[in-house]
Amino acid sequence: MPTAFITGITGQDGRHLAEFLHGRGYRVCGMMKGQHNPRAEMLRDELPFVEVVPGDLNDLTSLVKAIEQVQPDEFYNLGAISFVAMSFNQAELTANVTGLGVLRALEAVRIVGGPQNNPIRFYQASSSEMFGKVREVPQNELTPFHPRSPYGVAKVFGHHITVNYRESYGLYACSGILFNHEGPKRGLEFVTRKITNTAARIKLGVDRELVLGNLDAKRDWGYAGDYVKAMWLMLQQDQPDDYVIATGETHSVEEFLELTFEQLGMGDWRPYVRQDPKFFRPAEVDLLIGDPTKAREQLGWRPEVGFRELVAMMVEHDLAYESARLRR
Ligand code: F7E
Repeated sequence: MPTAFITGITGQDGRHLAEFLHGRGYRVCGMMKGQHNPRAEMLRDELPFVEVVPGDLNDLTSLVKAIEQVQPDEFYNLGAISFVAMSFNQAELTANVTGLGVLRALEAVRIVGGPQNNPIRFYQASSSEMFGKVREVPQNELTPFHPRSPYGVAKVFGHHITVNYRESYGLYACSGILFNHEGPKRGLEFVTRKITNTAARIKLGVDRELVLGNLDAKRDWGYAGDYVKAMWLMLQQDQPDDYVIATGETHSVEEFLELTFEQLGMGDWRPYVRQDPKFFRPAEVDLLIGDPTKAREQLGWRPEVGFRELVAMMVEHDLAYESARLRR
């Protein structure tokens, strides 16, 4: 039975990946920090098979101990301060966890190593935010980076240090440059889930308005459940490499809004939405659209859930979720 070790186990991607790997017969270990992590109970309820291992991306010794204990075949580094807006206020923390955390994880993998004939394979969760103020459209593995937030800058470091450890020490280390990926497990602070959840609450009479920032930003939104499969595929190849994972389609925040209100049968979204400068960012990423050709050709990966289906899945989930909360 192969063993996977996942940082960021309580996040959207960690939970999807744990489910996916469990389904493929893996023993799944997830790293969690702090002795009273408020998300521990949620994880136990949702994914009881996950073995929780203490550790912190800010603490190299804890990472070494965790890997020594788990002896993983595959290490998925999904842990990060992942909310771009927050990274402007907590830039140093973001640099430490999202950037230097990758170095610590790689160093721990290098130190512990794994058996000669089966060295630990490493996956780094890189991000389309590295492209930022885009230099070309669409973006592929060779597009230069121009990050627009402390989060994006930290991810650029994480990407380059992963490539560097591969080239310097021969580690099997891959960087997956994932474009935005969403779904019902997405945190409520991200724009897609904020829209579907608040719109569902308005429909049910719980909330009155939806307050947003920039509606013009365009993103390449896919389904998180599809994207974790790409992570796994990257670690099953003969050679480690870097891949863009995206749908190849882009849509604005406004289009996401429109479709959400349409699917809820609420008509025009405008009467319900107010814009507030506090949700605008000091520097914005205006347009992202990825070119997943390499992943399609080399990994045989392609997204299965389209934009309309994704919105419908999230709307349906949030309507049921908020209705159940009302009944409680
Ligand atoms: O913002 C605009 C906002 O926070 C999307 C993370 O997973 O994907 C994610 O980063 C867009 C931005 O995601 C609101 O200005 C408008 O242009 O959902 P988001 P993100 O920043 O694209 C990448 C790939 C990652 O790696 C990140 O970890 O929506 N927007 N109004 C808003 N955004 C938020 N959050 N809230 C608003 O009210």
